[in-house]
Amino acid sequence: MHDINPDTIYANPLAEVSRFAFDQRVVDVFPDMIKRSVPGYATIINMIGNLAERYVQANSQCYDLGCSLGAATLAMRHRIQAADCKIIGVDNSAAMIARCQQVIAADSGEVPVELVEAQIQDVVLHNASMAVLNFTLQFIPVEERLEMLRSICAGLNPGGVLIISEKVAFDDEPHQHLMTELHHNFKRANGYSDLEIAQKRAAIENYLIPETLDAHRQRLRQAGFNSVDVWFQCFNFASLIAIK
Ligand code: GEK
Repeated sequence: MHDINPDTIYANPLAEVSRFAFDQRVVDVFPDMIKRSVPGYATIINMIGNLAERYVQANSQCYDLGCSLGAATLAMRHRIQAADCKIIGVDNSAAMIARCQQVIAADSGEVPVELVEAQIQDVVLHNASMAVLNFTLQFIPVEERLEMLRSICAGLNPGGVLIISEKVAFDDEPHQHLMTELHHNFKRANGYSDLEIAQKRAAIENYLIPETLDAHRQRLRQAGFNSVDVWFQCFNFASLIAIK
């Protein structure tokens, strides 16, 4: 329905780079931006569908928290095998939710989808068998992350799963440097200039806060999950599975 518009938001020098916001301008280029910026994004989306097939229970709900344009929602919608399920997509960007409504309406999947414009921190999960935080926790203030994960865990049924994908950091300084460089090479290979890379980096500084994989593992256990570990990683981008 919509063409894929190229992301040129940081292509020209800006006098001042303001904090990144998920506004209409970002919505218009989002599919191109995320594909060219996040190594493994397409694989992760595809595997969310794979995991939905395995974990989603009959008569239960699935939550896509920070759904943007609904890529993970659609991956679940097309692969859920269990009967009488519902998917709830949540995002606090009005522009994202509005475009996502159009994307869902144009999709032929049969599982009902409800989209909610809200802060993830305020959402209470009910009767959930699968929840997805696909590159969203990184935007939640660090001090709010544990309570939010506790609440997500409390809303999951036994055996339910949380998929959490994040940009991650490393304690080892040379390794951190190497992963950052390899990621920037990935972006360069996808057509971003050094100026675009530098300005985007300034825009997300102090907004996208990455943590180490150990910090994620420990906090997920503290939040009540039983089985926690990484299932995908490419450079400083990783995805974890946490099972209740
Ligand atoms: C995908 N999951 O394509 N409450 C609700 N939404 C939020 C909040 C919050 N507190 N903070 C940020 N967001 C998607 C990609 S993008 C990742 C997720 C990225 C929303 C924000 O509006 C945006 O849509 C999304 O989280 C993050 O699989 O752009 O790096």
